[in-house]
Amino acid sequence: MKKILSILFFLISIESFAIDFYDVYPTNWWVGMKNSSLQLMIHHADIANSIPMYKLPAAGIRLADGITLKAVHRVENPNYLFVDLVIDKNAKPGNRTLSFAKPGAPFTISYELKARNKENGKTRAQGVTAKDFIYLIMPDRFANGDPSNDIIADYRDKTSDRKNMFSRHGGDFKGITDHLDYLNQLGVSTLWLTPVIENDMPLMSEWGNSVAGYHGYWFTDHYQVDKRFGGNEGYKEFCNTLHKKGMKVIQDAVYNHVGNHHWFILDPPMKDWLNNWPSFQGPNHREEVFFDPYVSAIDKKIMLDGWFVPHLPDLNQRNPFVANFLIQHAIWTTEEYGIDGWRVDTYKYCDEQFMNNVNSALEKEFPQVTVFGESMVNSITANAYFTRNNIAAPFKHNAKGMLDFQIAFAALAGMNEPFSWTNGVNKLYMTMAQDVLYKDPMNNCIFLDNHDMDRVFSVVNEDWNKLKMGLNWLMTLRGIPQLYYGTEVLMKNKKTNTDATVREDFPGGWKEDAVSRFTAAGRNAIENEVFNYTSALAHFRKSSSAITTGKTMQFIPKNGLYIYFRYDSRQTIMIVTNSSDKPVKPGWNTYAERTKGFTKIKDVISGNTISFTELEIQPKGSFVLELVK
Ligand SMILES: [Ca+2]
Ligand SMILES: [Ca+2]
Repeated sequence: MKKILSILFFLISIESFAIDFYDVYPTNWWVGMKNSSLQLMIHHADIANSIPMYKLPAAGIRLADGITLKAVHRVENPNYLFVDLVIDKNAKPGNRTLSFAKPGAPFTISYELKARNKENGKTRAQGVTAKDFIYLIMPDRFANGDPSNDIIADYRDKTSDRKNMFSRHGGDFKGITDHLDYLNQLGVSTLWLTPVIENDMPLMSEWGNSVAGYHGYWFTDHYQVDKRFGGNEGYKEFCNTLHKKGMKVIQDAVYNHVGNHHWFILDPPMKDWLNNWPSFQGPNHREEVFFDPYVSAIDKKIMLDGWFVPHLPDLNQRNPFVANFLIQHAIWTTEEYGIDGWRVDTYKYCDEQFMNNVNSALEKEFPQVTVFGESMVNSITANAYFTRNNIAAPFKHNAKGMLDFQIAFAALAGMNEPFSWTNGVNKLYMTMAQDVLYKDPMNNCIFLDNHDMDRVFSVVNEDWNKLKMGLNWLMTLRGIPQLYYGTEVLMKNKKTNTDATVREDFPGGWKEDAVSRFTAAGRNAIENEVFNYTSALAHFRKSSSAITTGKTMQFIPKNGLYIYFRYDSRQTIMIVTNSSDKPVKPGWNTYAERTKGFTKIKDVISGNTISFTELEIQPKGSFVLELVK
């Protein structure tokens, strides 16, 4: 399949001339990486044939100051060359000229080696932990801070139309930056944006509608941030601003597939760049194939190699050139922008060893950076399987955490379902009990809804008491809480054949909006109550050692009453929920293991302090209480 191309490299010579339209990926690199190897992918018409086929000089030739050539690979498509380099540990930062010999017409490529950022691990690339509070934003739908970038003249889709839920709406980084005070008021520490990478896709047809890649999951150029959001410079400024304010940023990665207008799909380097099928084959979506001891090979192949939809080609991550491209891009992005954590889309559709390789490559360069994977799975076993776990399965995943869909499903059941042996809050109790499967469940990201789910306020039939139960759990259960934009001001809707209905614009994010829910004056009484409650809980949580680093103890729910504790040597927090339709006074003897030594309970929101026996919880009542000595 591949040939090692014999090629002669020279240091810069006087006859050579620079050609700046060779596309080189990664677009630059750094000195001082723990892994000194680098594979350049050079894309240029007929580049492989324009290089003479000399015998390769002994590997180890010095290509430029601080850069040693290891190998050159010619692949099926002559428009590509892959060049393996080693960067000296002591190389000096700066531009290098890589000179390619060609009789009569040598050419050069300028390549920059930058100095690594000294703030990594301190104010950037910090990792996201249970001390954080994540706010999930779909940038196109949050706020439009710069109407001049709504339409980009050289993009394929030149529409921006807020009246059409499938079109782009113009939201951008500037819009988010403009509302950082609002997010600070809410108590948010970390922003997770749905993907920011360029989606230069034409309008696509989905369920009979003309749909844009406004959500960002259809990459067309890994090294270009979408210009409608602000481009590379805008993203860098955005990340720097967050870090300066002491906030963190999570980037949304998609390793499984790309948009079919990605430049390397329009001109594929080799036949097995993609997982190919004779005709369209979708995945079976059954994550069980990875741990099922009785699995058939064909079921696993279809799961791994099936294409999500016809316009999202499935990448062959077992191809080492594909793997290098994706892994180097993850490292490049983390160093370039100071990404603190990664959310990995469609985790369960990716090659397992490849995912472990990405994670360990990132961890090697950025020990603190965290990863949580996204797999909307059907069981706790499946969710635990894709992260560090205690399951006796032959393959061991190494992701630090997962999006905890099982907690989300259990919390929704707890808010909504009548209490029974296996339903209602018992689902939450039983789900928590199965944390035995995780190595460290504190690394899981927990949530009540997201951009792929019905909005929680609609799921609870717009019942604030039920939502309060969910918010109390979200802010106090183990893990990293994530709120979906607008939940705090009661944005609602269910999915109706499309996800677009749960991705509406944040009211007030556009100049022409009649009402702005970014301000107290623009919110009605109940919206203010929910915003203030969420904010108070988030701020309390921030300073609570018991919640952010402490242990958990839960008691078997009885008659709809669910009580659990978060505690450490300094603090004990009790979370009480009455999911029944009758008022209840807890029988405190049951909880003596954790209440012993305390005489009173303090509502962490109102500050009211009462004795244990005074607490009567109304139907659907829910409280976060600090125990007082
Ligand atoms: Ca805009
Ligand atoms: Ca796949």
